[in-house]
Amino acid sequence: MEGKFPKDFVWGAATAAYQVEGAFDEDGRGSSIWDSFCRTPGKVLHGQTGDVACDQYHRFDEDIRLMSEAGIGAYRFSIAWPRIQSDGRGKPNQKGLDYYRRLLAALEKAGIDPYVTIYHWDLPQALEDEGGWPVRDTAYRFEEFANICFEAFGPSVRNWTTLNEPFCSAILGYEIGVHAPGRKSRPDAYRAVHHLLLGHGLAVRDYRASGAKGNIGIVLNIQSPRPATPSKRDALAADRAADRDSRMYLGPLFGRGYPERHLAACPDVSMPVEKGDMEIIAQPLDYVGINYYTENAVAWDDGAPENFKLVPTYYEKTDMGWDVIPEGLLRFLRWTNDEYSPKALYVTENGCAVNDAVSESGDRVRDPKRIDYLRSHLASCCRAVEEGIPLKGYFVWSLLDNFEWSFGYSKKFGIIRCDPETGRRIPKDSYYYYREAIAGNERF
Ligand code: GCO
Repeated sequence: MEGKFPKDFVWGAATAAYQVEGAFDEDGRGSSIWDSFCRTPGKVLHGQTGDVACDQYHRFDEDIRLMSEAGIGAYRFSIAWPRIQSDGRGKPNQKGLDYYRRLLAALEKAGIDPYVTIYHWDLPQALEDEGGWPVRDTAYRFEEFANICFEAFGPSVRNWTTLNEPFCSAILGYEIGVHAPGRKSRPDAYRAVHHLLLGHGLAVRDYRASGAKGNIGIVLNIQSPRPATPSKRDALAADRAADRDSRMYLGPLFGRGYPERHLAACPDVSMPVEKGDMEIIAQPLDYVGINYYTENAVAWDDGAPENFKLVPTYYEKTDMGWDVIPEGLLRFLRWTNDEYSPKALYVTENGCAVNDAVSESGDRVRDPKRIDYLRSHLASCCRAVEEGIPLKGYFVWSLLDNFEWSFGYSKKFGIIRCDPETGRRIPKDSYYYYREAIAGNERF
């Protein structure tokens, strides 16, 4: 079987609600922090929003047909919290539930397995107005929302993800401020980390207690940065960076607590841990999902509080300015497996932004760079499987070009083009390439 994936390997495609759904004011959907952030001048390129996005809310039949025709067996999407609870608490909105029931029924009919993310960054604005993730009550609100999802969609969903990338929600949203809600306070950001993880733990605990039989896990965009040189000092620097970017999340999730070395370097921060929290957070997980796009190179820096800095490299870059490093994905899967031995791993996102052009005939999009990117990263996944790492599946990011957060529609990650004006879908060459890979016509 060398160079081939096992028969039961999961081949998927991923999206997130705010990035693709549109229909921002339909059927009782409330407002989220992303609706507000997009309307704040200067936050999102050209003032763009997810108001319409790919209009998947009305066009999911077409997207499901396209997935089906490519042999894609799993669709990873997220549930928009403000569609289910317009102000983040209380009784669910029937029309919101109906939408996801329709989507799930259509997926089932097509034989596509749903991988459902409960939270992909769209906190109801009403909860942000009460303090957002830095406030403990938000963890309980998330627990309530997760339980509504389990109950309403449980019969059709075998694979759940509590949170997508708590690092981004907390650090990009509350410390750096480049994501919603755009606040800039490190102490708040670290409180947010804890409450996100607490919300996750509460949801997993409830899911188990309900006796449900599915799998539940979390998706992280963690990093084990590469030392810039073979020197011992750079190796130590990279390990310090892994404290901040990875062990802050994997540590508590696997019952080892927050990395003290990192917290000691942040004297302004204190984790709002209450009695019993760390046990709640460390619920056994069925899998860890990894979103991998690039790998940073890290060097020792005497002047930095944690003695590391990111350094530029010679690697080819994508339109995001991110290095293309397929080996990094393999290194990272190994690192996670060696350090934590998760039951199972998925690559829940992988892909690249390329500014693809449509052919003159208007029906073809050539994206050879994306094909190269996918091929080389799939090869890393194949190596991982051959090495015995429990990698169970791969989800390309993304099914279609969509709203790329603060970059608006300027960064195109799709294997299907989605015209931002008309919503017209055109499968790109990479879509056909992915179809071949899924069919087993490639050796890696
Ligand atoms: C992510 C997000 C996606 C992004 C993608 C490309 O998990 O970071 O899930 O929403 O669009 O990563 O930046």
